[in-house]
Amino acid sequence: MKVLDSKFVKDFIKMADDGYHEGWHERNGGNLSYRIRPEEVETIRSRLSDRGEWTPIGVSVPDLAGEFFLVTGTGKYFRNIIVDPEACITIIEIDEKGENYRIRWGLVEGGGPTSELPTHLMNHEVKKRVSNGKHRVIYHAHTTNVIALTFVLPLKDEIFTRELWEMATECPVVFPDGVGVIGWMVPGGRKIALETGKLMEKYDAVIWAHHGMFCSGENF
Ligand code: 2HA
Ligand code: ZN
Repeated sequence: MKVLDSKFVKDFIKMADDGYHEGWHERNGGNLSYRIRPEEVETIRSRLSDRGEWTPIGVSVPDLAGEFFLVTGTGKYFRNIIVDPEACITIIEIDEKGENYRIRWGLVEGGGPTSELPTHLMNHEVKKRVSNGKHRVIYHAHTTNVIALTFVLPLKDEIFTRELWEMATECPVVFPDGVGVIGWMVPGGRKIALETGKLMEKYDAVIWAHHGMFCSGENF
């Protein structure tokens, strides 16, 4: 099957475009990843290249060894994903130790996976374990109103959880475990990946103060 004809790829593109239309993806802001099911990999295997070089992830994710992910590319704009998906998104494979990745499809104009790959993969590893394999989607967006709140409220899990729960009746239903909050840190690396991963043990949504949010779920 053509990669772009797969349902999981179409759903990925739709969600990225929905996020863009929410106003959460200025320029190259935000990133999205999906842990591909083994049977989905088989339907597109003949379309995958094995010429990509193994590259260090920057964190160790042994419980994701051998898994395939569909992820957004670094420096690519969410605005352009629906227009030219093969240039903006990529399928990567994790090696048998969980320390390196290689590109198997996409990014036809060059580039690499999202700068937040360490956080995405740490979150996937935690969520795969605590959800018994059910969670497959990790999404990072620059959620404008929540970012504004991080300039106003004390940066504490229980304060943000209560404030958001009080704002809309759906909130306690959608995230009954609450939200985690981490103070400002340099994005794009190992340290923020480890901090976010710790909070993902407990929550499905984590706020990065003055930056955005990471969310985890079973599907798009
Ligand atoms: O530019 O959102 O956190 C992508 C990002 C980095
Ligand atoms: Zn960001």
